[in-house]
Amino acid sequence: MGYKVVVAGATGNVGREMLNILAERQFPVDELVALASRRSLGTEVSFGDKTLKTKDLEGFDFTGYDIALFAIGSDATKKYAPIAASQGCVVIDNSSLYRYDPDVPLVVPEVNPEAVDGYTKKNIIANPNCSTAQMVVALKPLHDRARIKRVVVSTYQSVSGSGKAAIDELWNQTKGMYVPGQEVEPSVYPKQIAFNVIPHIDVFLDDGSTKEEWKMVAETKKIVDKSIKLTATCVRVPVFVGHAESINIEFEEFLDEDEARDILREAPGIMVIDKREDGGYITPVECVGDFATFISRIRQDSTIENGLNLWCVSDNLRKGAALNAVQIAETLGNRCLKKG
Ligand code: 2RA
Repeated sequence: MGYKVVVAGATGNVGREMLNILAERQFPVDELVALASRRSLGTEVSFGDKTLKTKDLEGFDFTGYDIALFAIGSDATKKYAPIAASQGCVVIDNSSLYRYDPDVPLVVPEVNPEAVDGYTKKNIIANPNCSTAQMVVALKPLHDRARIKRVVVSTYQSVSGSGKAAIDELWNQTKGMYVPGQEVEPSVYPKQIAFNVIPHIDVFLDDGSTKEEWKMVAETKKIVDKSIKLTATCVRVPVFVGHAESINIEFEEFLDEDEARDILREAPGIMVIDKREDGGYITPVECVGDFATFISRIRQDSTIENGLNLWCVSDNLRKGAALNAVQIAETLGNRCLKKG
């Protein structure tokens, strides 16, 4: 006995990963429907060794389906999530639309699995922003040991976070630097991304931060602890897949780097690669396709009392989106949603 599952946005980067991960983790599926927008209708997508033809999201009846994984962006989610939820299907949404709604759980299963129990208020559960998800997996076990006061994080986010067009732009701009006459002007981003970094993700806010940076603050408070003070600088870098983060943490009490390393080694969802030698650390190209949140460069920050630095890398399409969504479905099934 399994679940009747829908993946909405099945032809996008995240939607395809959702299908891959449902199959890889052998999520108990009795029936799976792949939905797409009208322009992608009929596109074939893989689900394990099966090939599914996408059906139209418009007008789809979610009645009788248990779980719907949504990767369709906030605008489409605003239209279709209430429909699915009202027809009795639990929506696990990857967009930012419901993340800050007090009646919608925002869940990273390694951090706050119990939060899924609150899904019944709106029949919706929100997936966090990719840059938040990998970070809180690392923060939570350390916070449990030595209570975090403040976090300063700088992110190095890959272009796949912006979608397929951004991946194409990086590829074509890079080629254009070598092939005379094939220069590619910036279009997805305000400036050239090839061989460059852009300190701007999402829109600017009145205080000079960006919405991506605000998301990391708001979501960390909702998922881990509202007392944690956090400041972020989110940067786009010329990497195809894999977000990296430099994280500086100030604790209420001293936490030795060796103890921190041992705690992280034992923590769920984390792989520590941390040797003080050439190559003794993780880089984004090595995380692609993996489920883990990788941690390296764990070291004391002696410039403040109770300070620690670390380097955090994860596949933003997996832990940052599709994997976390599937893990929420697994947690929902284990805790409260009976099969069939
Ligand atoms: C990005 N976190 O990286 C945002 C959305 N995926 O663009």
